[in-house]
Amino acid sequence: MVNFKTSGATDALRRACPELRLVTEAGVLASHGRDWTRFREPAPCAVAFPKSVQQVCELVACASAERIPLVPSGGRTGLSGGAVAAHGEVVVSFDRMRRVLDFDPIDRTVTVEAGVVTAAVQELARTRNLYYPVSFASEGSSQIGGNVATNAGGIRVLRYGLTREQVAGLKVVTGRGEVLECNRGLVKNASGYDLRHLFIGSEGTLGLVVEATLRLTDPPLPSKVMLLGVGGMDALMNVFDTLRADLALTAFEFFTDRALHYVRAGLGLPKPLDTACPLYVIAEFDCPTGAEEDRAMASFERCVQQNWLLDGVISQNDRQVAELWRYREGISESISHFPPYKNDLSVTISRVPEFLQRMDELVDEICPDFEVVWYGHIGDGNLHMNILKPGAMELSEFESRSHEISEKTYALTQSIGGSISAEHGIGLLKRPWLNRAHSAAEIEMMQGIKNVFDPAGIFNPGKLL
Ligand code: 2HG
Ligand code: ZN
Repeated sequence: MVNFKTSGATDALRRACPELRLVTEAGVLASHGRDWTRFREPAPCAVAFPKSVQQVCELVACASAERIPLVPSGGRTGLSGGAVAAHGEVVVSFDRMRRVLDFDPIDRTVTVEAGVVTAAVQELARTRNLYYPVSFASEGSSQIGGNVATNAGGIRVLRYGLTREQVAGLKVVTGRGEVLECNRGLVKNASGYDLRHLFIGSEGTLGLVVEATLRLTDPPLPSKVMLLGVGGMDALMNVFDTLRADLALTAFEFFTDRALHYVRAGLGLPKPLDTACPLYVIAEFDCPTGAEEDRAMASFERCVQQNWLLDGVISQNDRQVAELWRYREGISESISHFPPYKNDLSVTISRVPEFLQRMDELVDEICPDFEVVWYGHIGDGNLHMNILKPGAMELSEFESRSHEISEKTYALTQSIGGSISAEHGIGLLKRPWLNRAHSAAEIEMMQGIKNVFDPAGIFNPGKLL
């Protein structure tokens, strides 16, 4: 950070942007200088709260000229340290940019400022008898700008895709002070490079997303959820294959018995099934009539006869749908106090069983003393591996042990063509291993792209690249 201006940054910004709200109060620095990760202490020098695109432009112009590092910040629910400011940076919060700017029923799009909360977009869609399908546990506080910056995924990617699939347009302030209006809500636009897609998943390293135009879709059909008990990974993949062929799945998630133990303890939930099983599945599917339910039951029976399924329950009403989802959606929160060291891995769906088996062998070999909790979006190949910190171990020792595990985990992931981050991003915490996700040539090109959009290197330095 030697080339960056951190001392005097606040004065420079106050002079250049007198209207900008700039806060240096300790509590705000602590709350806005971090995300949900707990491996770095927050230490920003100030938090800026712009309230318009114009103010963002002024802020960026000053930061570029003065080389002030900026950390874009949304709902701060990230899990890779992408929004952590630990080196005297200025955090740019979008908390005051929460306006809904436009809704178009013909285009079926909504245009919002970056600070609008994900759940607010879902609710807006619902009131218009439409649907915003990106959904995950932190949707009540995560913001659209952050969703775009990380290409947020969640539980219904299987049916609807990631945030990328929903973005019809983006307004972005680049490090050169330009305001780009990418794609402008168009469905078809074959006019060369689609810069919108560079910003999606760029983790705040190329520019500041200030507005997004999002596609809305038909409201979902009534659905039901099955919670299923499975004997092993091969059986689980057979169940997936069977249910996918027989039903219109909207989600197919898994968790282990250890994950169940923690979510039950954390949320005070009863045993979901009579039979104790090593693996559990949450399968959600369209179920508008009794015919789909009959098909689900027949499918379930066939899986039981094949010994792929050991037990299961099916929801009978919307309250039970929500109750069953808690077994999956509550896991992350129920282990957060350890804290866990998170790995967010993906492989092609067909290689999930092989990957998990090799990972089990690796864990037995390199960290038999750690508890590892697995869960995730198995229907799209995304597995969350959470290593729990033993109570007596210092955080720093735990982190360095976890790094050794990461080395080997990522080598294995790379060897079978997977990714070291499926949906949480590289951020600060996974940056040392970017070369396990991309070749040297790719990283060089990514750096070149960064230099074009952010020549002064002020956006989220030390993250991703
Ligand atoms: C989830 O799928 C979230 O629940 C969090 O992506 C994953 O806690 C995690 O590792
Ligand atoms: Zn996830």
